[in-house]
Amino acid sequence: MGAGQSGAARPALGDGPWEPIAPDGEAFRLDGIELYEVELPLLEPFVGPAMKELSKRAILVRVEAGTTSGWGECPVPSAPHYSEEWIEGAWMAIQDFLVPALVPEKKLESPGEMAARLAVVRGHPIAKSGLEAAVIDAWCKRASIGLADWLGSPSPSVDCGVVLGATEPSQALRQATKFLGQGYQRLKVKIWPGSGLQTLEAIRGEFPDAALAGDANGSFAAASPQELSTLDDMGLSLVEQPLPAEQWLGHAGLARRMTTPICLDESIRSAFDVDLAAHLRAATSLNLKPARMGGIIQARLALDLARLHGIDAWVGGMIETGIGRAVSIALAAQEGITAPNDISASDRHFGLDITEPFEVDSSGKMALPAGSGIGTAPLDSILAAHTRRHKVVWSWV
Ligand code: OSB
Ligand code: MG
Repeated sequence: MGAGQSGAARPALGDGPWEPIAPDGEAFRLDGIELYEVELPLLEPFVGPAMKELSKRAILVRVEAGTTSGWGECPVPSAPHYSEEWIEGAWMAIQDFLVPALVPEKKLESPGEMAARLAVVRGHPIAKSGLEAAVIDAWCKRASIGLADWLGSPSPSVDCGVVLGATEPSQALRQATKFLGQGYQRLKVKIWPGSGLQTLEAIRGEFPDAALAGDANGSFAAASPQELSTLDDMGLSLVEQPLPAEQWLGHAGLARRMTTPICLDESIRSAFDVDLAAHLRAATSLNLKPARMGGIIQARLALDLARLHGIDAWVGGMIETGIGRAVSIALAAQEGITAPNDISASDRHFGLDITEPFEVDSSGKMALPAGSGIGTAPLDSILAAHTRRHKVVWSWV
């Protein structure tokens, strides 16, 4: 029996609770779209097999719509090492193609219509996600509803895990001790052939009961059978994206051979890939990131499909500022999330976040922000101090 043929009602785009909530019966007018490239210092460098971020650069999108405005973040890495996208390319994709695709006419009947307009541009999901988030933030604000409520029936807080930025064992152990003391419910370590296994062993030795995960960002294609079996013997909660994104059959093979749950990150580019993962039995856990899937609506559909297929799902991170983090939290609060998320407090990465800081309590939970839309916005003084470039890319008047 193929995926999705189980007889249960199959969710689809547009089935969401979002469509009936028209703000006031009038179509939504977009009056202006602005981009800000921000750069925030990171407290510590973030190093993985596919990345080395010394500071956090991101594109923030601001839309104006009548008397409301909205914010979204493209948490796009500085180099195309995670996926094809990088900051300069994302800026150009938004300015030259996505904004013109979104605003040929002024009216938008619903946020769901936006994805259809943006689909004329192939790919560029991280660029699309920030634009979509800004429009949805404004849309929800006009309807005076919080994003998490607009998406469904959220729980009031989300379970938080954290990704270590260090792979050198003693440094990673220091970070692990600190984060577990702060209440984080799961630790994730970046691994690649020849790196990270000793770190995992050191943390496992010190914290035998901690939930621990390894994220290979596709680098384990070259791993030896010995490394794979060592990895499989460490009682990990999951091993994330061992092979490159397109190696579906390879992941299905690993899932058969290994006892550790295989989780997919880079492979899941849209909700259709959730069906594929289920059909091929290539994963039993999914890292869902709104940015990687082109936005929160696609990510919400992916979550519904994961639930339909009985696959674990949780929300991953892209070192978001508070703007992107607010979107991740709204998704992580939905039904179907079955494991701790890579959603850490603002002070995990930043001395000063762009928004009011998000905090994690001593049991590793983060409360949903109150208020309508994403529930937060950039603080003017911090935005001004950390903006590298600003451009009004479209204005109706
Ligand atoms: O693979 O999960 C990943 C950051 C950028 C790109 C890919 C990944 C990550 C992280 C960051 O692991 C986790 C965080 O936001 O703290
Ligand atoms: Mg990952």
